[in-house]
Amino acid sequence: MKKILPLLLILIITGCAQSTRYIQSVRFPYGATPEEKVEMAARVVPSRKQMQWQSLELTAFLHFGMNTFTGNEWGDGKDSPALFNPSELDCRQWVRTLKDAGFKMAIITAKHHDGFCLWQTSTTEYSVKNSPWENGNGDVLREFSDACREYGIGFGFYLSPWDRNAECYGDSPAYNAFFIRQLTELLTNYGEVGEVWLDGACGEGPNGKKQVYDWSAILEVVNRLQPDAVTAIMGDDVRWVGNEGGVGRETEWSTTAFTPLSYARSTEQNGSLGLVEMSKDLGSRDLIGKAQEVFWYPSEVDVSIRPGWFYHPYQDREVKSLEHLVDIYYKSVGRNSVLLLNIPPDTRGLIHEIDTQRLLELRKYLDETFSTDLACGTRKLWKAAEGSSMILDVAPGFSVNTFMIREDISKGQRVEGFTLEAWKDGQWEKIAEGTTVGYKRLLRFPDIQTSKVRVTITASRLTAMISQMGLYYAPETDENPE
Ligand code: FUL
Repeated sequence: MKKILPLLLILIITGCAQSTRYIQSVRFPYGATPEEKVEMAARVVPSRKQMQWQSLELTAFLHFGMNTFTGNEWGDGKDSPALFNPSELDCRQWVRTLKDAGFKMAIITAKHHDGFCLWQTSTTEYSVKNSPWENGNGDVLREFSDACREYGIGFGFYLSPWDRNAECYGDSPAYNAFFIRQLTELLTNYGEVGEVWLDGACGEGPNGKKQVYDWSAILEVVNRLQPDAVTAIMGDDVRWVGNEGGVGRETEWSTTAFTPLSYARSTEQNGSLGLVEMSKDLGSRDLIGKAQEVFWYPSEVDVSIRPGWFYHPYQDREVKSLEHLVDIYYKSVGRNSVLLLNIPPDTRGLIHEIDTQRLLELRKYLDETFSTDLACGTRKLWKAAEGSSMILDVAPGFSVNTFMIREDISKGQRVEGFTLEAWKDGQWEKIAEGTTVGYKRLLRFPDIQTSKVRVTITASRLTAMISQMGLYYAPETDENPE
């Protein structure tokens, strides 16, 4: 027994060390070496709500408001509420369309930079209450949140911190209190909220009003009133990918050295690493070695189906083609990100027929591609040490051109490199390679007929936990219809 006891203790201690997890962030101890930091970063895991959010994959964005009726992208807060008058507003039509297209959540612009509020608010007169729509009794947030619940998809809202109508904007304490009152109304009167989008844009010029936001008070309100809602962009659960073109990074780390901008220490920490939201590298070994802290801060790719965020009739012919949307899907969901695709309702208050058609084409295309996994027997968790390989048998007689690989992110993000080889003329031939994996990585390669494919994890932080792999055949997309 005397001999067994120390052995048991060692086993328990090493077992614990192996299963150590840091939920959402870890601050490195003073004097930690770069190697120790990387190892700790490989144990940072998403919070429960971040995990749930990531699995949505597809979220819809709905830019709708005063700009829909003025033709602007950014209003100045001076347009009359009398202009807001959708003739056939039907939020059920929006949500039905989105549901059919496979979206799992939808986020509406409750207030854009012009300050016009789409709900019955006690905070300002600049709202639907003073519009002719439904004689001033309408509430878009009510209709929209009810429709989301009816069709079983998540409900979220965008509330622009920049407000060009509010008189108190720039009087920092007063506006912070005003903003928190608006948030409180939205977080308490419309049922469960899945995502709160706090935009970072502020176009005030050098002589404009300078608002200092109290982010910690703002985020505290969201976390207290809707503990399951993620906060995005100026929030600390979801990171802006850094562009509005629909493109995630080829190397997209959810474990990042980028400090959320809502934290007071972000200026110093991001400054010392030279990081901005658009930086190419947010999570390499080199960067982590220099960082004081890392975060689980996954990327969300926001892009519009049209050139503008708001509906403009002259853009009816500029709805993105199926080919373009498919490409965006591969470069967002297929690059460890959630795709937030904007579909702006028109002046009738409906999702336009052309947009609806394109969304359904996208759904059909994705179903056709991903409903049949042509790799046989790959369901088990693969604990892959660096350098290890796994062979996937391909269903006989089929061509493949798409590879899907996923990590069990509840254990952290670990893969840094992998290759894909096909068995051809008695030897292995490389057909594709990638760097990060994360929640999901998709790789496209030219059509190939082969009996087997070999996946090798060429670089990883600790043991990679591969939860799923698949091979598919993606059909060609038709040329742009128009
Ligand atoms: C930006 C805004 O300025 C745009 O108008 C749009 O709302 C986009 C999603 O975020 O920061």
